[in-house]
Amino acid sequence: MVHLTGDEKSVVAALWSKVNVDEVGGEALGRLLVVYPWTQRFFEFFGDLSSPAAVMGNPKVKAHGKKVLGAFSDGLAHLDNLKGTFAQLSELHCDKLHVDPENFRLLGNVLVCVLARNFGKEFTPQVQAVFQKVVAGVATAMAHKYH
Ligand code: HEG
Repeated sequence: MVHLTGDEKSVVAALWSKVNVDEVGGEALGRLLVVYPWTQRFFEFFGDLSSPAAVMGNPKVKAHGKKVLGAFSDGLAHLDNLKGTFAQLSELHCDKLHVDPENFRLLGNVLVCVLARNFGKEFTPQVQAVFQKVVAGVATAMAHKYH
């Protein structure tokens, strides 16, 4: 569970209101596939993933990244109940998709890198600290229904 103070919640809301969820989602998923190439095995049906440029330009990567970050974004509205919010998705990733939950942590950290790149100076250590908590909380919630 993440425990965020009121101030920390405001930091999340303020930054997230400026995030282009559709674009950032594609960038984060694309970078996950480039940086940790073994994660590509879940997405073999996406077509050309043969180079970093192919991955980053792949329309299916962009579309799926948008979907994933959309769900992530919904979770930010329920920071006090991440486990409940992600319960169904956790079950789906465990039972049907067989995604190793370690990948949720990797994706969270890649997302932090993407935010740092996109926001530059605005992504202060304080903002990073709050986001690291949030991505850890989401990863834990996504892993919660694994058995
Ligand atoms: Mg997952 C499908 C969300 C990490 C692999 N993921 C989905 C879907 C959502 C989602 C909303 C669509 C579900 C549906 O169709 O009902 N994913 C989601 C979140 C996170 C995450 C919120 C982490 C925060 N997913 C993730 C990771 C991998 C992965 C790390 C693999 C490395 N997701 C995956 C695959 C599918 C989904 C293979 C099915 C894709 C498809 O069939 O089109």
